[in-house]
Amino acid sequence: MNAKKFEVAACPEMWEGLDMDVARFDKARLMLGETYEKLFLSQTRRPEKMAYFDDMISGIFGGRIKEILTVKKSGKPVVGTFCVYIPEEIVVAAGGVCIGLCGGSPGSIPDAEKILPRNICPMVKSAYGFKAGRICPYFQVVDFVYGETTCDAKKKTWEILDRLVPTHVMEIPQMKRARDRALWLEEVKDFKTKVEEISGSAVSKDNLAGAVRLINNKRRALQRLTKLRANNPAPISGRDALLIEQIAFYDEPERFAVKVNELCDELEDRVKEGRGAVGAECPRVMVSGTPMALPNWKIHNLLESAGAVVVNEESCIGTRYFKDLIAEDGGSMDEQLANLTDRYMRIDCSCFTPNDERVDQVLKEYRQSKAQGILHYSLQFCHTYNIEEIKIREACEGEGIPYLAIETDYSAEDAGQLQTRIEAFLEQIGD
Ligand code: BJ8
Repeated sequence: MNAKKFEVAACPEMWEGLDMDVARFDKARLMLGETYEKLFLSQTRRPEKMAYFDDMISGIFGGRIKEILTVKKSGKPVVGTFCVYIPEEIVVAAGGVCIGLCGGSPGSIPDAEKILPRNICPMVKSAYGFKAGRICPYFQVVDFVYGETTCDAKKKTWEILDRLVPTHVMEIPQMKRARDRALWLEEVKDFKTKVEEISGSAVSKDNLAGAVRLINNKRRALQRLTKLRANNPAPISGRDALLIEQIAFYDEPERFAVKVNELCDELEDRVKEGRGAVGAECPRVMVSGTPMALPNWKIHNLLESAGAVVVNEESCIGTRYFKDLIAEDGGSMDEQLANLTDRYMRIDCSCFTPNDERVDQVLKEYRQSKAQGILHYSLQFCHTYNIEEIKIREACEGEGIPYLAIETDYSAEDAGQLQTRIEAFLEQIGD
C-alpha cells in the first residue's frame, strides 16, 4: 500500500516554543513512526478511508498542535483530561479544546518513577512522565488539566502534577444514589465555572446545546463503527478501530465525526460485498477492561498477530466513551446540565460500587458484537478493574463464554508469555 516511508512529522521550532525537550522527543517521534508503519501500514485489506487516520498520526505532533495553538491564541481554553467523566461538552461550548492526556507509552515511565512509586498504574505514570520529561506537546499546550478522584493512583498524583501544570480535580462519586448524583451535578457546575473563568466569558445555553449535539454526533459515528464490526467477516481490523477510538480524544470533533462516517460508508459497502479486513474464519474477540491510551496497541497486536480479530472494546477508549448520548431536549441551562449529569452518571467505571451494570453491559456487548470470546484486560496495579474481573469471569463462566484475563503493563517483557496464553485462548474458541 504506502510505498513511501511513513513518518510522524517534525516541528522542532514549534516544540521549542512549547518548552519541550526537543532532542529527546524527536527520537520518540521517529520510533512512533516506525511502530506505526509496522503495526498498521503492513495490514493488507485495509479500508481506503483509513488514510485520514494515518494522516492524523502523521500530523499528531505537528498540524493538530498548530490548530490547537490557534484556538489558544484566540483566548479560548485548552483543557487536558484523564478520564471520560470530565464533560468535554462544556469545554466545547466555551469554544475551547478538550484533549485526553492519558499516557500509553513505556517511554515516559522512567521520568515518572523518579518521583512516583513504581507500583502504581502505568497509565498514570506514563501521563505524569510525559509532563515531567517535557516530551508531550499536548501536555505543553494545555492551559490547565482536570483530574478526578476515580482511583487512588490518580487522585494523589494530581497533587504532585499540580507542581508542573495547574491541576484541578473533580470529585467523582463512588456510588450512584440520589445524593451522589446531586454531588456530581455540583461538580459539573463548578467545572463550568472554572472553564468560564479561563475563557473570560459565560457559556450560553445555546452554545451548550450546540456542543451537546456536536459531541453526540461524534459518539454516534463511533457507535456506527462499532455496529459495523459485528459483521462477519469483520470489515475493519481491531487495531484500526482502536486507533480511531484513540484519535477521538485528540481530533477536532466535527471533522472527526465526518471522517468516521465516511469510513463507515466504505465499511457498509464492504459488508454488502462480503469483503472483510480478515477472513470469516478468524476467531472474534471482544476486549473488556481498562482503557488503552495512544500508543498502547499491545494486546490488539498480540491478538491479531495470532490470527484473531478484535471486534469490540468495552473500555473508556471504546464503548464506555460513546455508548450513551446526552438528551438534546434540554432548554434552560439547568435542564441541560441535568441531562448532561444523567448521561455521565451512566458511565460504568469500576471505581463505582456496586457496579453490576458493567457486568450486564459486558454480556450485552459480547452478544451484540458477535464475539466468540472475551479477553479481560487490566493494567497492572489497577485494583478496581482487577477485582471487578472476578464478577466478569463468573458471568462468562455462567454463560459458557471462552474467557482470558490478562494483567499487564506497557513493557514488552511479558510478550512471549502473553502470546502463549493468547494462543491457548484462541484454540479454546476454535474448539
Ligand atoms: S471512567 S476507567 S477513564 S477512571 S486503569 S488510572 S482506574 S488504576 S482509567 Fe479510567 Fe475514568 Fe474509570 Fe474510564 Fe486508575 Fe485503573 Fe489506572 Fe484507570
